Amino acid sequence: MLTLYNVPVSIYGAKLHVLLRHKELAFEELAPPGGYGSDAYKQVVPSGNVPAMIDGDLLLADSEAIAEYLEEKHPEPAMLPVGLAERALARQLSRFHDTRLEPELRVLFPVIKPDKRDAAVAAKQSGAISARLAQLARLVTATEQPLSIGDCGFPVTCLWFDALTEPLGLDIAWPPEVRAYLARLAAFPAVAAELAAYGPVVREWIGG
Ligand SMILES: N[C@@H](CCC(=O)N[C@@H](CS)C(=O)NCC(=O)O)C(=O)O
Repeated sequence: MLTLYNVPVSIYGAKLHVLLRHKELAFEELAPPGGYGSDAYKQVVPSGNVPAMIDGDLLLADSEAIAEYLEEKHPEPAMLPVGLAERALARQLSRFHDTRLEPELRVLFPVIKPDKRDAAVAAKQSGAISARLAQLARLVTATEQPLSIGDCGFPVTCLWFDALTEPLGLDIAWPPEVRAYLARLAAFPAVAAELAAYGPVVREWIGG
């Protein structure tokens, strides 16, 4: 069975769960010893980040590297398209999530706790997130197609945006194309199940 190092609130852990659920791969989860980023955990996973995966003798960190490994090891159901260009576009979408959209969410983490809220940061990030979502609207489609590796991060990060909107007073411009894309993804049982499990964890973390 696969083993993951993860923490329940991890965005990239939830992103990986979507793939694991869609491929119906069994896994167990361990908390990183000492917490992620700790010296104790870095003795195991040099980069100190979660999620990381153990599969037999293989230890692998980074959700994208893990996703591509699992796609190659367990090719059914396929989560990369067949065509060369289409596969490259799915990878482009993944990278857009990891390097463009999610980092704009991360900027908000220091101002989530009630005593740290900052209207100026919320206003600036509302603009930055809206700009990224406008870019995303040009990359995605609501047309029915299989769930791909490139899709897995967006339902998770957008759940955070929705959960933070009221408490932080965010003013995000949601392109209808992105809402339609997210609705298409939410119809996949793997996405629906992960959002149902992860949403309460996120809301409790924000509230707490
Ligand atoms: N690109 C990495 C990002 C993972 C990441 O940033 N994880 C966070 C928790 S959500 C983490 O481990 N932060 C601690 C650190 O990087 O030291 C991935 O896709 O797995």
